[in-house]
Amino acid sequence: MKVLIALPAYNEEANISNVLTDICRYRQKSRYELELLVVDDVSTDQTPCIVEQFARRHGFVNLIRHKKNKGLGEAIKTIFRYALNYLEAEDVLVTMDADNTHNPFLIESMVGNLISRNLDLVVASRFATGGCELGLKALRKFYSRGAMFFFKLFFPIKNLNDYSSGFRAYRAGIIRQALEEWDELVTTNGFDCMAEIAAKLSKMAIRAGEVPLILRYELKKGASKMKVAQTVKGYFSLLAKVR
Ligand SMILES: Nc1nc2c(ncn2[C@@H]2O[C@H](COP(=O)(O)OP(=O)(O)OP(=O)(O)O)[C@@H](O)[C@H]2O)c(=O)[nH]1
Ligand SMILES: [Mg+2]
Repeated sequence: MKVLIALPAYNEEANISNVLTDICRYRQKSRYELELLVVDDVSTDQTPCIVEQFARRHGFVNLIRHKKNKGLGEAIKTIFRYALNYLEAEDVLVTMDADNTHNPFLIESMVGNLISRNLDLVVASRFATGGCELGLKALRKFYSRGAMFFFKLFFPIKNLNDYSSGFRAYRAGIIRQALEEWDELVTTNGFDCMAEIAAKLSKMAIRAGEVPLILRYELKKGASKMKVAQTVKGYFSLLAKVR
């Protein structure tokens, strides 16, 4: 069984070295066969050079560079396409942020849960018991909680609370199944793409679970790229898009 860890990355030169170093450390400890993919979206900083340096030293590191900046949603599509080419149905795709807010050592229990409990999706969740957000502004916390109630109401998935977390483990087979059902899992290029995927999966009777995520926002260097108003608008548009 293979585990593909995939990171969308845009202008993360201040964070990506730490993230890749932590993933290398984690890989030495993990019982799984790990591969890594970074999808760079025409960063204007050193991000792709840093990833290339890692790729030269570590055979398990792969880099795809988009030719034009197409936004987070397109990066996730590239990741799904790559995963479907590279993984068998029982293999696992893990997505995580490249901004050093997600601890790769958590992947072990995410994948462990996915397999032992025979789940299709495991989300590293700020809202599971033991999870929290460190260093995040009160307003952002308020938004993410609002999103939780919205999605639990309109797109319920049993055992899922954190719909916008980008730190997730999917069984590769469920992505193929979802693509057969929906043609496109991602129709936005913005930050609402994570929730769109979850909303679509909510219509498919998937088996989901969560592990607690301690979001290490204080470790992140640089400003947030998330556009709040556009993301919220995207959430509401899902009511019409996903039925
Ligand atoms: N490929 C690609 N990745 C992006 C783009 N915009 C952001 N990302 C990456 O997507 C991930 C999520 O972006 P973040 O800025 O961390 O957004 P967030 O986690 O929703 O919110 P904050 O952490 O508060 O900024 C990070 O790894 C970013 O580098 C983009 O246009 N293309
Ligand atoms: Mg982030």
